[in-house]
Amino acid sequence: MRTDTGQIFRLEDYRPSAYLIPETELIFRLSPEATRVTATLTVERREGAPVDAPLVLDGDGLQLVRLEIDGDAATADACEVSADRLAIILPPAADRFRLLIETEMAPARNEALMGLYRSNGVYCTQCEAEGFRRITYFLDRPDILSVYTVRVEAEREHAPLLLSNGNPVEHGDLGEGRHYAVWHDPFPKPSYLFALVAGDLGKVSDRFVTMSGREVELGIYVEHGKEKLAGYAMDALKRSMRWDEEVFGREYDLSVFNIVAVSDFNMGAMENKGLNIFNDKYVLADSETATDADFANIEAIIAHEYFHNWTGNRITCRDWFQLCLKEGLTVYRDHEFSADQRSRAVKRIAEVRTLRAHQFPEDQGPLAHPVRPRRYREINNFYTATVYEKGSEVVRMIRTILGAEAFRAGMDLYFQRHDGEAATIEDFLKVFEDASGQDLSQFALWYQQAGTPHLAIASAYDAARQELTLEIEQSLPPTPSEARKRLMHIPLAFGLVGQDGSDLAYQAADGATVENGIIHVHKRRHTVRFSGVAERPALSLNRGFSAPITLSVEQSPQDQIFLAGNDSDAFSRWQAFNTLLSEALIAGCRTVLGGGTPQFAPWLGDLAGRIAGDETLEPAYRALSLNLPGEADIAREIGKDIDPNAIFQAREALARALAEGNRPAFEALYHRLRDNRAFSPDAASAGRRALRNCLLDYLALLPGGAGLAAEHFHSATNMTDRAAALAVLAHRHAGSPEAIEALAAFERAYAHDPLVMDKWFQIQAAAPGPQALETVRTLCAHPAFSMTNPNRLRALVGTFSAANQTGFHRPDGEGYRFFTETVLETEKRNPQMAARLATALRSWRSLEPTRQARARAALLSLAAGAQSADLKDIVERTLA
Ligand code: B3K
Ligand code: ZN
Repeated sequence: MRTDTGQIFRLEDYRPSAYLIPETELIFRLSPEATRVTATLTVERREGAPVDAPLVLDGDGLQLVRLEIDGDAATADACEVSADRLAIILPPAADRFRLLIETEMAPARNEALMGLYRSNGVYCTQCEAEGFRRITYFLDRPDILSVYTVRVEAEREHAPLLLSNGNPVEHGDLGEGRHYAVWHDPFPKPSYLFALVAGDLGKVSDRFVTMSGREVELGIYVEHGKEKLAGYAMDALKRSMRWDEEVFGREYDLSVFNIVAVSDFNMGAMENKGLNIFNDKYVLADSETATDADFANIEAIIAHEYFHNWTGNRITCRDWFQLCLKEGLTVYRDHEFSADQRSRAVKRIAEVRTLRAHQFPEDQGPLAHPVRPRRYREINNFYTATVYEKGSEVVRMIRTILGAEAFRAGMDLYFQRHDGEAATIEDFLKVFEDASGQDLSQFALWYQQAGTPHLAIASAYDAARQELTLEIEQSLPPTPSEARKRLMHIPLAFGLVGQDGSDLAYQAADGATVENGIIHVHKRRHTVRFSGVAERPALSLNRGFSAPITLSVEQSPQDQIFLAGNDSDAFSRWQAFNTLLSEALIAGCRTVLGGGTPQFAPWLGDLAGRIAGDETLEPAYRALSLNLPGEADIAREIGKDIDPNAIFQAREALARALAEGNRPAFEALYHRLRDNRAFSPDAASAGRRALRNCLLDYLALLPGGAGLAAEHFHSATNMTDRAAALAVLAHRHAGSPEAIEALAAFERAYAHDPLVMDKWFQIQAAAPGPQALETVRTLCAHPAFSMTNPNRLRALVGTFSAANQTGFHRPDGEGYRFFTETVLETEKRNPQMAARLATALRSWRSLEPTRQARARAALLSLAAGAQSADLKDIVERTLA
């Protein structure tokens, strides 16, 4: 574990380095316990840098074996060496020199999964953000772009496959059972994009002809025997490549593109140049083992990593503060890709749900930070929903403000102007200003200020004058270390919906702030006057979620109900119903806390029934609408004094009321949706399954529900239906013979498939109620569980702590105690994973006093036990 220096890095401290490394040659002599890495670096003094500037290279836990400067062994007075740093105190006077550095490491004992490690017998690397310094001493920062040539040597028997970035150059035999391969990547790249893979894997091959007619060999490498599970990923890759050509004019640039699936991986995947490395969860899929959500994730992540080739690799980040430059933009691109491949409306609703579930709590809690943070202690803790998801929303707003054409012109200019560079957010905004002539200086605050802006909107309609007035007030809640905020530019898409459901015509009196259906809010208070409005409209606001904000609108429930049934904007229509559900749940929760039984207005049930049966709406959309806000969503809306048990009870009561009120219609639709055709992962088929499984979730609450779910489970012909039924049984009918039997049957069938067993762990970890802790403790001892595998940990411990409100937040604090033990245990091997798990307590201050005190005690004991910069950083910020 790297020693925690407590050092804080600041955006304003950025300085270009005195030296550059235009060329990097690496030789890997692989062996599990003693791998030798010989790095030959061509070092150049930057123009204008002082001749006597020391060259300070980053390391992390390295063991130096040999050091030569221009062919001579380095003398002790010329350099200072430690595991974490190599300083050449007296560099040669020449402007250019060569440094040879030999290090030794044990990939088999690297459980942090950063740098070079072994996963299931396969050597692989993970270098972003600062893993390359665990391989060799280097200027390990993203603005040092180097051309890499890599030679990999290994035993042929264990590693017939030798891969690195770029194009293959040569390979051959070394005798004594060893062989080698050489790879050259002509595109200068930062060290975080370096990758190597060596092992014995099966291959799926294909080819792609680019828009200019160049042929690219595509390879996806997976465990032997799993080749047939990589077909969907390969198809998604080819669709991504074509889409980037068609929509952004971006062509692939090497003659090979390889993807390797590994089973131990800290995150989803990594965009290393020409050699993406993936968590196997996001590659392997067929109908028997993967759910529709898995297929959608695979498609999105394959696309995301591929799109990084231009947004991230060809144009990279000057420093890690600019992380959103590649991540926010690439998420925006993968969102657009999925919207084009699937249903745009459904995709948008899902994106907003994710943003609210993950980014809003971040913005509202102690870990809030701007899309472009200004300081960090451990950069790996900033791969957050704010940088990724809000970062994507900021790019989407640029497009909304500029329009499609100017946005594309700006993107073209970005690629043209900055190709081959390490750029900044300022560079990014400038291309859009130059392409459109618009001033984006106020808009730039979206990158600089943390927190979710709020708009409060009141309206008045004057029937005699046919005038509508909107009073808009902008406010920005304070966030840690940013007490005072500046006013933002918020693009608010809207519609004035008339009684027949169509949008009413209007003239906007204040033309400067209203254009093309968007109110541009720049000030604290805006009054917007519309004339020529023929009738009193229902207000459809923040259509398509045009800005990532919260909104309070003075609007009658009648208008909300009307919009939920009639808004022509699919997102806002979903939002209207979701708001009604959310309000009912919050009221229900208050009733529970007051000792009563929640009652719900019958019209809510009628509306749910109408949406379920509306054949003009896509099934996937209907499923999203009928999915009640989650317990965490309700907690977030309530904001303080949270009692997860009260929320759970209110939610159960509403689900039961909707099910009882619609029983015959839900049953009929449930049976009609049964699909006897062969499985297809396409969005329309997935949508029908989603609706049917959502109806099952309701019907399972009624008498006979366990039997229905068991029947659904046993007759399922794909994993989507099987896992959905298992969750219904384990959550709604925990302990019933049907649930026990189904869990056992699932375990028997999939005991040897770790990715499927993750679903089994996950479903049980999410089962509501205090007994979940006991279950999770027991499952920690299950033979299929492993503390060293991130997917297993996330499935069991991650799910329990981040997605089981009633189980984790037990009032006796036992959930937190288990959590503290597990996080500290994880930290010993994998600090990054531990820090990620620890974020589950970020909203502790919104809990009611008893739980809050226990959560604080847990955080304090984590703080006392933490050793790594990763975990200390999260815990200390959470407590601050
Ligand atoms: N760039 C990687 C994430 C690296 C995380 C390092 N802690 C995957 C991605 O966003 O595409
Ligand atoms: Zn990314």
